Amino acid sequence: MLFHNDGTGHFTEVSQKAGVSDPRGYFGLGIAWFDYNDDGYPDLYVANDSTANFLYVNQKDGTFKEQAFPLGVAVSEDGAEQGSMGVALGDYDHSGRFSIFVTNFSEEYNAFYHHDGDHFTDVSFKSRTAPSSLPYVGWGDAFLDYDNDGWPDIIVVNGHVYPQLDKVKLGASAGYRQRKLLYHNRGDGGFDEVAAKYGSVLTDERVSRGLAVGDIDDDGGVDVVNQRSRRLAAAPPKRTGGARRLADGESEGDSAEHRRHRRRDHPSPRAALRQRAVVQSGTSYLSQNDMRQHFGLGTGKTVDSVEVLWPDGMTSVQNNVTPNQVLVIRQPSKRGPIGLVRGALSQFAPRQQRELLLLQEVAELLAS
Ligand SMILES: [Ca+2]
Ligand SMILES: [Ca+2]
Ligand SMILES: [Ca+2]
Repeated sequence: MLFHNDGTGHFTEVSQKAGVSDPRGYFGLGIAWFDYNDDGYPDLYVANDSTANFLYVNQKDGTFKEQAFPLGVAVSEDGAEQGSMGVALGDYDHSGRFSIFVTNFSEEYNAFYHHDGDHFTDVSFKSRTAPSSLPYVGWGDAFLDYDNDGWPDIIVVNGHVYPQLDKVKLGASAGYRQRKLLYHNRGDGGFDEVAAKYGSVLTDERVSRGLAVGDIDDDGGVDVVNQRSRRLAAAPPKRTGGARRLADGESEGDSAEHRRHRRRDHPSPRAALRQRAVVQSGTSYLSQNDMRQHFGLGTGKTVDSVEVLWPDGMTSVQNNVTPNQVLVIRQPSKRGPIGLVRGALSQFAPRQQRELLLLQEVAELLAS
C-alpha cells in the first residue's frame, strides 16, 4: 500500500495508480526508500520473502517502474528467489553510492548488492559476508560504524521461525535460537565476521527479529537495540572499551593480517574519509534507526565539509566542523530577508509579532 500525503492532514491510497500495487501478491517484509540514481526523486526497494525483490524506480510523474531484474537486485547471483527479510543501505566503500544488504533464510546467503553506478552487482561472496550467513535465518540488519574508523560495518540479527528446531535438526540450519553476526569493514571491499570479539551479547543464541541502531547515550559510539520474538526490545549494555581498542589497533584478538590490511587501506585517513548517509523512515525489519546520521571519523581532527542535500533539492554546506558533537543543521530559508524577520520575531510584543507576520505574508505573496 502506498499512501500519498496530500499535505492537508489527509492521505490517499495510490498503490495502483503509482504502479506499486504488487498484483502477484509477493511477500513484502522489508523496504528502503532511497534515491538510487540521484535524480532527486526517491525510489523504493522492497525485500520479498521467497519471491523476487522489487526496485520501483521513480518516474517523476507520480508513478514507479519496477526494475529489480535489469538492475541486478531481484534475486541471488545464480538466479534464485530468496527469503528476504531485512534491508540496509550503506556507502560502505566511500563511492558516494548506496549499496544494499538484504537478509535471507537459512541455507541461502544474505545478499549484498554493490551499487556500480548504473546497476548493482552481487558481491556477497566477494565481500566474504555470504558463507557465515548460511546457517542462519536473518532479520534485522544495519550498516553501522561501530569502531568509528570511518568505514561502515554491518550487523545482522538472526533466529529461526520454527521453535521445533530446538529438538530436531533441519539441514545445515542452526537451531531456533541463533547468534548475531557482526562484520568489520576492512576498507578493501572485504569484511571479517568479528562478533566473537565482543562477547556473549552478540554470540548468545536468541530468537531475534527487529534491529535498530543509534547513539542512545550520545557518547559518540553507536548503540544497538535488538527486538526478540515474543519479547520486549532490549538494548545491550553500553559498549565496553573493546571496540575502541580495536579501533586503536591494540585488540589482543587482532591478527597481524588485520593490522597489515588496516595500515595498507588507510594510508591517509583524511583522503579516505568521504562519507555519505541517507535519512530513512522505516529501516531494517519492523524497526526504525535513529534518524540522526552517525559518522565515524577515524583519526581525523576536523571535518572539512558537511554537505546536506534537502528533500526539495536544496543543498547547504558547513565547512571546518569540529568532531565529537551532535550537530544540528537547519535548512536555510529560501527567502533570505523573510527568514531574518522570523528569526528576530521573539524580540517583539505579541501584537507586533502578529503585524510582522501579516507583513511577511504580504511580502511572500509579492515575491511569488
Ligand atoms: Ca530516483
Ligand atoms: Ca568501521
Ligand atoms: Ca552510544
